[in-house]
Amino acid sequence: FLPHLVASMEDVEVSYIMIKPDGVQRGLVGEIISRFEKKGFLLKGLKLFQCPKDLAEEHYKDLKDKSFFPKLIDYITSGPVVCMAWEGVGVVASARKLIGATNPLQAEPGTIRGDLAVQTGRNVVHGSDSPDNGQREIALWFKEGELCQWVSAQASWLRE
Ligand code: IDP
Ligand code: MG
Repeated sequence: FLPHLVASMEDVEVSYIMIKPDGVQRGLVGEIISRFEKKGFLLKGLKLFQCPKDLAEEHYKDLKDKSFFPKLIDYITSGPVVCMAWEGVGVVASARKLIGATNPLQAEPGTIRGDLAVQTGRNVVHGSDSPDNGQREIALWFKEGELCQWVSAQASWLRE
């Protein structure tokens, strides 16, 4: 229990970050996890998982009327994904910046998609787009007991 961290607790968000099947197949798991670790966010949950079709459809339900929706569902269910819950102040917006634009050709160099991908339909990683969706997606992809409550040994070196 670190009393100096409690003051900022109300700012703490969680983001659901997922390495998509192309990221797993291309051997980018360590590289992608490393970027969030090095930034200083807190890993609360992590698993390799074969996503069933109904879960993929629920996760992407806002896109169900798009022409690419069936291909998107095929893509996400085509092999294992790495599911992650990351916590931190401002983690949702910051993770979106680390990930880069949806179209990897428009993503800035230095971002995950900018450095590691070339096409929207194979853009290697997902990140929640709002704190509410972060909560919703983590509840969708993780079961009770799969998340860890812990304090990193680095905590007092990351925030004053
Ligand atoms: P985001 O992942 O950057 O939040 P969204 O617009 O939420 O982007 O789209 C979700 C995912 O759907 C994208 O990451 C990408 O995999 C896929 N997608 C979005 N637009 C297209 C498209 O025009 N063609 C093919 N796939 C797309
Ligand atoms: Mg999105």
